[in-house]
Amino acid sequence: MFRIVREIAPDLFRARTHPGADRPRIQGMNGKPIAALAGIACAGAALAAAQLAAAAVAPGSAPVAAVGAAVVDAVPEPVKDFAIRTFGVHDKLVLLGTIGAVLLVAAAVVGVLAVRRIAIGYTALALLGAVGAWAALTRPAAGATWALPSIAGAACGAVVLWLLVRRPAAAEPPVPGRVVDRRGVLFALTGAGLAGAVGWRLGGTGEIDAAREAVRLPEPVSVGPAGTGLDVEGLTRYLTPNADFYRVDTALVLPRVLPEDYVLRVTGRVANPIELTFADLLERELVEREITLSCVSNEVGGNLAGNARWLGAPLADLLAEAGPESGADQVVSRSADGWTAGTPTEICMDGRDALVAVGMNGEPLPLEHGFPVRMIVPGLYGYVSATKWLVEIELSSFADFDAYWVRRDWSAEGPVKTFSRIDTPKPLKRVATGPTAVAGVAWAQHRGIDHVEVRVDEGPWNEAELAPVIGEDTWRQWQWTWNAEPGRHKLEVRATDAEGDTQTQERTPPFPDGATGWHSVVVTAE
Ligand SMILES: Nc1nc2c(c(=O)[nH]1)N[C@H]1C(S)=C(S)[C@@H](COP(=O)(O)O)O[C@H]1N2
Ligand SMILES: [Mo]
Repeated sequence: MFRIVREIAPDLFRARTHPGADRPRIQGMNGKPIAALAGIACAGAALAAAQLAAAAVAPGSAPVAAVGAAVVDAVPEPVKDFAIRTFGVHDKLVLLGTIGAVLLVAAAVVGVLAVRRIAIGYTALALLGAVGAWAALTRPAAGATWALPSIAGAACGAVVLWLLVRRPAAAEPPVPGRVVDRRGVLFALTGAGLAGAVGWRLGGTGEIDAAREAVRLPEPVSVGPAGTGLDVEGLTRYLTPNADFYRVDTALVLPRVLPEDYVLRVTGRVANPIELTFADLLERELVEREITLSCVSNEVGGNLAGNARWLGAPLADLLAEAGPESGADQVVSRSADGWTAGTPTEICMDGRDALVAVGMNGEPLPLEHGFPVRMIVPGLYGYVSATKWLVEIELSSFADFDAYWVRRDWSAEGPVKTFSRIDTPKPLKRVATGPTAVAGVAWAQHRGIDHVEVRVDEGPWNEAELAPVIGEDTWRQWQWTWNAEPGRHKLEVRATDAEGDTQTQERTPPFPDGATGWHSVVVTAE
């Protein structure tokens, strides 16, 4: 860093104080930092120009976003698993950060090489453009224009390279290679930063946020019962506020689907294909239901689950109108960015509250939870049912089509497994001796929770008190008062669903159809 500052500083502060000071320096060992910076400036200009172009084309067409999305789709299961386990909900940030760091280092190296052989610089930019364009074009939602941001970016980077790294003038001492225009590098870096910021802002969520604000949801024709919760400190709330609702998806850039452009197509093996606009959807008879959604990737003790009031059109009615052909046993739901889930047709139509949802806890769906339309099917993990940014429902068969995660070897069927979790006390916490609240949540959507038991130090099981039940599709809070004695103790929980099946103790990881095992915490009472 200091070397870089020292390299640039003379031009900045002393450029005009002595004759010849504004003549670019000859490249040598000393010139590497500035050459590296020139490389970074070219890459920066390329990415900034691409970002600007992507604001006009589609945010997902920007090269970094497209390459990132291609990486997300391509990473093998164990790597993805590791990333989620290690970085959790920050996995996307880590991926973008890694791509940024790789680009930064590569740009610096190319900068140094390009000063010796300019062709290396142009080649690297062409490569950047080609890889970006290829990644963008192969996105499921891409159109032909998606290549433009990468191409425009590479072209802009090439112009900046041509301006910054030039042949020495005749008056200058002959050197091998080229000289770098130092002040130009600073200008280019600043310009790229500004242009990138503008592109980022233009391609941001402003327009879609405003469109969401403008949506007025109609009153439901039928409102399901409202659950109440237990009030225990440290216990998960019965209803999860939208801002706290877990988020899991493959989208590096959130799909932006404007309600005015929205069309839902019911296609495939149906007698009557259907097309609905967002307004059509709101005119249908909407119902509101409390349903708990959970993720197959949730580990024992994990919190990839939430409970919300969903407003939506019954999916079964829509399917009945379309008329599935016999043998069309899979409902493939597709998002605006090409992600797919496959749900058994029978489950969608068996009378449960499968919804084409437009509202979440009294608001239009938040952008990250699928605005303007998503699917919710009680009893199934999200990856086989809860398609966000839903644009198509295609009747197919399990024999004919594998959805996104099924192609990556997750189970084609994803009924939720019974799950229970201790929310309080927290692991390794010190608690006072005497009566202590042990509490948490348990879920077995669409079967319902029948009872929850807690035990201490592998002693006898104790029956926990359950929050009042409103139906089988939501989680249930539970609590048990423990008379804590001094020392270190292990608390364990297990739930039994309404079909009488108790959670198995056997610990299995989430892959391929959901984790099993009892959650336990170790605490010290004193
Ligand atoms: N379009 C799209 N929808 C998706 C996904 C996705 O990657 N893309 N992930 C699914 C998974 S795995 C889960 S668990 C739920 C999570 O929904 P949430 O983010 O609203 O909690 O969304 C589902 N819907
Ligand atoms: Mo999930």
